[in-house]
Amino acid sequence: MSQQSALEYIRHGQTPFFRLPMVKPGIGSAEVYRGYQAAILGVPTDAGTTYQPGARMAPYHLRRTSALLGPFHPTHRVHVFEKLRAVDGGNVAAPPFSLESIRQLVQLEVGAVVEAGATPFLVGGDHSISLPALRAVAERHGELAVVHVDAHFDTSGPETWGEAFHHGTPIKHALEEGLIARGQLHQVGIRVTWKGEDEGDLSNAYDAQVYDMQRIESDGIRRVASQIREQVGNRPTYVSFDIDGVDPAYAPGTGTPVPGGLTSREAISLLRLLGGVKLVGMDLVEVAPALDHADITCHLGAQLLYEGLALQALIQ
Ligand SMILES: [Mn+2]
Repeated sequence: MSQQSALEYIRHGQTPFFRLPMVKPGIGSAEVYRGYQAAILGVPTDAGTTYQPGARMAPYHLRRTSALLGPFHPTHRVHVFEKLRAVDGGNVAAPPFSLESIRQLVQLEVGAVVEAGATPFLVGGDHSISLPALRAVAERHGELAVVHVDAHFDTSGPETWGEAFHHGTPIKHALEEGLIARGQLHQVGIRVTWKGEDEGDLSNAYDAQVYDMQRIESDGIRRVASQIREQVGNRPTYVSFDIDGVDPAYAPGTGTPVPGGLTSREAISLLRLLGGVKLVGMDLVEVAPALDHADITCHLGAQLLYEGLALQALIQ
């Protein structure tokens, strides 16, 4: 039994992600992850946010809400935490206002996880943390397929803020650094209003598949998910899940909400329908607990992370 019982965690009052064991902190050390197949890392920062901050608190709140999830996935019929030896890797500790330190330390720690042969699952934090994670994962696995759920393209450059790195830029860097295989960026839930006619140009230049909300409305999430599943094939796949891809009615606790997004049901279905995919990493970003109501967003975030862990359990 790899999860603690509810009584155990209530007794000691500490709630690691999904009541899992915790590693002993060892910064950048692969040794602490040896023998595990998945490690969940918190990255408590929101230095890369451009509107309302608050995502830095998500790892703490997702640890708390994730304690409610049990080991058996009823749709996949898999004992997630028996099939998958998973561990809470603690938080990547950096000055929360220093994007550069955070990038370095995230890449170092994710590098340690992949070196140990485990799959990293990151809990942001704002979306800027995905770039160093993708760098570390691509260094190990080569060019990736990326399923990117978001209201925004996240392909901005320094034009607005004069900064090359923030939560609106990770996909631009990942494409330009060759971390994503051509035609293997799958952007789901896009619906932001554009700054100009060229907003989607970078995605198009790399032959990205853009499943914007209009397309999801006409095709349905099942068809979209099966198209992605087919296109990804056996390629190493990273899921970058920005909670603002989900409609603010279902995920109010986020800093840059855009109306008209995925329902929580569609978001869960999307991940479930990717069963069998060769998942090599996942992040869940932009949950801002102080903006949440009744933990709606935190519970959804924990569920989405669990869906990713279940995908990982399926391929063990
Ligand atoms: Mn984003």
